[in-house]
Amino acid sequence: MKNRIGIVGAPITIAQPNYGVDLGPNAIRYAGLHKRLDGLNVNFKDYGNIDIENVGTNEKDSKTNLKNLKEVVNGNQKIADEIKVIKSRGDFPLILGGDHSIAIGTISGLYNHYKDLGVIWFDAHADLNTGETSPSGNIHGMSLAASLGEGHKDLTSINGEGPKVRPEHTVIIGARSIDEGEREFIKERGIQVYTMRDIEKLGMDTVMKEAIDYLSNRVDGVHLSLDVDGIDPLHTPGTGTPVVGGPSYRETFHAMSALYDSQILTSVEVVEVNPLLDNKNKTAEVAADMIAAVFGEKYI
Ligand code: EXY
Ligand code: MN
Ligand code: MN
Ligand code: MN
Repeated sequence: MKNRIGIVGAPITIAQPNYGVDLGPNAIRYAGLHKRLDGLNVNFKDYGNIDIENVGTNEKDSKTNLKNLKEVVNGNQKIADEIKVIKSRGDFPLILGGDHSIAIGTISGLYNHYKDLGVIWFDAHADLNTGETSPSGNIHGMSLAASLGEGHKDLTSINGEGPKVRPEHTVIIGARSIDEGEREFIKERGIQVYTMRDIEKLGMDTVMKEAIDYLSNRVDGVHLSLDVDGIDPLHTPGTGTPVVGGPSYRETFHAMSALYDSQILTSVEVVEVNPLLDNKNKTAEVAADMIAAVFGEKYI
């Protein structure tokens, strides 16, 4: 990645029920993000945090089965607008979450800069639920579905109607907690999913090679959406929906390095760091490590 990195915090917390994930962007900065990027000699500008109204409840709307729809839409509209500004300045967007609903805004702000935008969704979850299938009503579990044009129209029509990404341009890596409705979605739409079973069988190196090869001749931009709960919770305990049996620190670092070596990425977001659930700032430190890896930091 040659161009300047444009960093922005997107502290949405009301698309999931735990207090604290709005502190994620600053926790990652306190973990030394700027120093790590300086150490890599990459040029960056930090635009600070988007001003988000995190006023919400933990109540599902009886009609839509969604929580805080209006507030989540408002927040994501602001994110989409900010991403458009960062892209218009020629910067490489690096977005710090905030819960995973921010991907609705980031992808809505990115997609019309590309003929076809690809997405690598590194996550324990598929985030492919809609109001009809969600067990929780939490919109952070619906963000990939919304980006694919599925779900409540207020979520799927931010910055333009309908799908922002195509299912054949989407790769999920690290999945190990997929709901019934999401399995249907994956089967019907033919989304590439590397579960933990695939990673065990193939190894992370092969998974990343396959994912990169699969996307590189299909799309002209690739967005990495890294949910820290995609990494094994032994390394990232400070997150709202941890799932045991994830990729190790080293496997994840290797995946990030493979993405750097491929130079395929055109934007990155890191989400679901919740310092209030963490021990000290360990999860934000791992997030900063993975960001350093995705921008070229090596062991040697
Ligand atoms: N699939 C469950 C739900 O939809 O409620 C859990 C989703 C967790 C989503 C986090 C962001 O990855
Ligand atoms: Mn997620
Ligand atoms: Mn997740
Ligand atoms: Mn999560």
